[in-house]
Amino acid sequence: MFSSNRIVQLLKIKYPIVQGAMAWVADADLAAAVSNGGGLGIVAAGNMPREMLERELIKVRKLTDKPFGLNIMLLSPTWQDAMELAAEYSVPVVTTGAGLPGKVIDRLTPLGIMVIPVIASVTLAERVEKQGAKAVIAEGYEAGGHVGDITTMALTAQTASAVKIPVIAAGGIADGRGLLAAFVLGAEGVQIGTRFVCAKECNAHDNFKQKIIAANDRSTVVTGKTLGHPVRAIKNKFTQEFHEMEERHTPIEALDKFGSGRLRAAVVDGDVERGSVMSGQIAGLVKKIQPAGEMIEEIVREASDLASSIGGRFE
Ligand code: TUI
Repeated sequence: MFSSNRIVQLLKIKYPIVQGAMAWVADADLAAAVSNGGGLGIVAAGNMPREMLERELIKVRKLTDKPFGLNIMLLSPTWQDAMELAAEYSVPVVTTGAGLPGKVIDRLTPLGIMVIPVIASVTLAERVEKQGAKAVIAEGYEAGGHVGDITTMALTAQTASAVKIPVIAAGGIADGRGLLAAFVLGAEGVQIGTRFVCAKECNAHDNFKQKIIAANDRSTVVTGKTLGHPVRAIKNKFTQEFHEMEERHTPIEALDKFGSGRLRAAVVDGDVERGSVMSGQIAGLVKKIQPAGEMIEEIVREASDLASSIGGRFE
């Protein structure tokens, strides 16, 4: 299975499933569980101080002998520390998000580290391909957290037509139907975030997991459009107040201050009313907590069964 798939070959993994890099959620325990399950686990550097990230990198190597990745969030003031740690620890794969990854590609590619940027537009995909990216993650508007404005369906197909490097689709994918759909659009891999929050091995607060399990298709909203940093999260007291402040044209600095520390509050402290419960639109499909490896096997089996039966629907 997947023997001719370029993502599986490039990343040296069993299944073309990459775990989303969710700040405060994607630690060594979750990344190792996904990598041990045959996907690519990712440790999210987020805003972590250098020492904390270093501990996670040491830990993930203890928990798995499989390839894993490190995500560098380019809006973070600590992104350069994360890049230097990736170099120091020879992390096999680095993904980037929320910005232009030219400097990361230039620094890490000569060291043999594969850089795979998240892109939210075809223009950026073309640019990073020229700069030396080994693949791209085309992340659509359905995704959780910081989002672009093009849907996964439109972005995946257009990106796959525009670049030669393999495309990993992200945003709105949580089961075998999503995996197969992404492949039909030209992707050779998928990135899954929201479902992995509900992995047994994920250390996010149980209140956060239960919010996702209780969510439906209309539970998320995008705030922060006026800030230029749109973020998708489950509707709650925090998103409501944030919207009201945006409607009152609250200055950007005050909005930034109001939003700061909210993701940590939800993920670590379990404050799911005043914290930011970042989640994708696909949360309504996530119904239970189960081991990450079981999720991966289930998703692949669903896609494979569906691939064999789908021809019948056109008869
Ligand atoms: O980065 C993400 N998702 C995130 S980061 C994050 S942490 C955070 N915490 C509080 C407030 C804000 C963020 C939560 N979720 N996804 C990857 C992603 N990258 N989505 C979109 C992009 C992106 C957008 C524009 C990448 C490059 C880019 O380039 C600029 C341009 O103009 O094309």
